[in-house]
Amino acid sequence: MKKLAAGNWKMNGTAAALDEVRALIAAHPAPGCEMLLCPPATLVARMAEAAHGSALLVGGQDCHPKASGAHTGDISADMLKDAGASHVIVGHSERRADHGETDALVRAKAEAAIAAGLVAVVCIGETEAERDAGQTLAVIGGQLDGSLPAGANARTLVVAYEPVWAIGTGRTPTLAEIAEVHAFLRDRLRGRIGAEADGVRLLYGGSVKPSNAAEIFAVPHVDGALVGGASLKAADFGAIVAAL
Ligand code: G2H
Repeated sequence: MKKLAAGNWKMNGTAAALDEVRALIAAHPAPGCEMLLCPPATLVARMAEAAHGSALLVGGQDCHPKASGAHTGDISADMLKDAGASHVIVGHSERRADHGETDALVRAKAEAAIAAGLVAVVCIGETEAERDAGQTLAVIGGQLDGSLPAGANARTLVVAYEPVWAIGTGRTPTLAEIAEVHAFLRDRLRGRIGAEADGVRLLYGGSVKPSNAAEIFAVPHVDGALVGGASLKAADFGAIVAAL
């Protein structure tokens, strides 16, 4: 399976930031992994235009579970697809926290994404209190079960494990902790979708940067990364792409 370096720009970037995208594309014309950037919705179409004909894939950061209708301010998976996206992140912990998104809603969004022909990047992860209480595997197992879309297979689903306490903090779990969670997730997925689970990319996310990427990517069942802050600059994200 090809590994995946996915960047999540979160609420960052205006048209000027497309210079970073052009620099990334120029520096990595044929990366050894899949390379994906998920900018704010306002930039998806322009980034897709800038990426046209290159190895860079473009994705959204969220979508509505319905295809269209009276939902002011929301964006459907079909609209992202129409704008040139191939992927969409759903259930990021910031959306779960800021917008009260539940596993059931995340699952509905992932199913809408797959129905629109997008790859759903489903995010799960425990809080620091849950880890301290020894509940990590129970929490992420429950999130995976509750958020797993019908129709999930190796071509439609990516799962990103992002411990909430590691996001934007500079802190990361130990390599042994990442290994434990990723092996658990692979096993849990096998229980749900059988051998197809072996082709589903399991990303690690949370304070991935050029200096720790290589050691994290060497952990068994880590098939790439979901990168926030370090995806904003072509040099940093390019170094992570090169480490895969
Ligand atoms: C986790 C990650 C990207 P960062 O949210 O999804 O962000 O790399 O800044 O911790």
